[in-house]
Amino acid sequence: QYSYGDVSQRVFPEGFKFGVATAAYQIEGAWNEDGKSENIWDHATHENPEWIDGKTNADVTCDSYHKFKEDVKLMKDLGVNFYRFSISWTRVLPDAVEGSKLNEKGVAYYNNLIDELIANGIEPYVTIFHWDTPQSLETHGGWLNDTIIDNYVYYARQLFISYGDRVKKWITFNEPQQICEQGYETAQKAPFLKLHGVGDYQCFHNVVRAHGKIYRIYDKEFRPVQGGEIGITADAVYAFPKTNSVSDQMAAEQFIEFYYGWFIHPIMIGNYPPIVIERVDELSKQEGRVTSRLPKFTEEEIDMIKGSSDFLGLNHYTTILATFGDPDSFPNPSHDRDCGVLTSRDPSWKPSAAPWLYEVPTGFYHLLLWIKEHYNNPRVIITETGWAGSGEELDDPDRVQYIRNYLSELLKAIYDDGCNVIGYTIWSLMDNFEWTYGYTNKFGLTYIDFEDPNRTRIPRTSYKVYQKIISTRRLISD
Ligand code: GBH
Repeated sequence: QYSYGDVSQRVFPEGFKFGVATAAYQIEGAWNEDGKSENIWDHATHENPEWIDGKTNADVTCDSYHKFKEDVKLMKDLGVNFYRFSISWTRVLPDAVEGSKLNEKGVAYYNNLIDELIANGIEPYVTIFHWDTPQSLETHGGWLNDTIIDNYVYYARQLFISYGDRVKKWITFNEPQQICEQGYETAQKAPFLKLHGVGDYQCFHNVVRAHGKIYRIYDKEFRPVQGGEIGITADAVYAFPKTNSVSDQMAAEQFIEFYYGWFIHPIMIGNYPPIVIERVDELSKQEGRVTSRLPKFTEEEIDMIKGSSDFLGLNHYTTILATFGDPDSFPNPSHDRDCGVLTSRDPSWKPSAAPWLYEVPTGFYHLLLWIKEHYNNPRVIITETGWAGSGEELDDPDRVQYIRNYLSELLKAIYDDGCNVIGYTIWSLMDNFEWTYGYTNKFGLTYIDFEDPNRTRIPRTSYKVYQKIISTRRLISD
């Protein structure tokens, strides 16, 4: 058994960077200020407040639209090398569509934020899309309609033009898995649709093609002048086999391929994973369909998408146990049935306040090995990881332990196995609006009382511990 103590003397490699992350809808507030139009989260939380814990929304949330200088100050004191934030599409392009006009005030907000970061020695890492689809595009099918590809490409291009002189790290999409499965299959996220095993696949297909298309544009038109990098971020849950049986080992592998192999494979290797193509085509046939529910890429698209990421972003929080389930236990058709895997948790794993999040540090290590082996040791940035509490506590030993244990495993993967991980990001700088969980799940290194009109940011113990890890570049204990 590996002991965490062993790594206390290991130093994070030179050039390894530390950051914190947020996303526009979760922190900005100012939902209709200065010309911003409605996105799918504004729409859903206003039309159906009962879908959100406590019927809350992010109309104000952390009020970072007005308080970004405080946020930057917090990060400066924390000592992070970079800040990963997202841009709100409807703030910069209220009409959203290709050819529409930039909203000057919206553009200025991010200019000011970026300038403030750089003045304080913090690199901006920009997520172009973190789930806040313009409502005006959702009305026309959102990610189900392939016209969204050119609208997205136009939007992203405006960002390169406006900010690319200073932004050198771009992330095209945060977690395609969540956009498509939770948005269009399980109805756990906006636009809250249940288009089991059909709509989710159309969504994926459009997201991956939009990613490839904008990568090629950046590579050809912007990189030569701006010299930055562009990649994508996966929601990388790891899967252990439930038992040592061969069948459970296959289930774990299949879970990963259906969860994020799904879109990493087209980008790193080319086309959807063979197991995904095989199973969805076969099940579609059994359902009596002439055409597979899985859309097909053209040869040109396969080439365009292959190799379209300068780094691989991984959001990694947790691990599940995998075993095959009875096909009849899943909705038919559905992505879950196509995947065929039942998930569970080991009773020994420590639960957090979020029902899906358990502490499994070794899962992180095995994920990094899996990525190295399957995709030829790509450059990886951990673009999110973090722990959910539920209360107002400023002392947060569980979060501290989670961070230390996961970082131990990260050092092990780097030093013992040569995994090419170049950065690490904690979700989140501060408590914020946690989607359908509202304000009940708190991920912040910094506490915010959402009843306090000033939204005062108060650092927790974990903030101080992370500060020390960054300044010493080691996991020394206090
Ligand atoms: C990240 O996703 C998001 O990028 C970020 O916006 C978010 O705030 C952060 O996590 C913390 O949640 O509803 O029980 O079915 C992480 C992966 C996958 C975590 C979907 C929540 C929903 C589980 N997410 N999961 S459940």
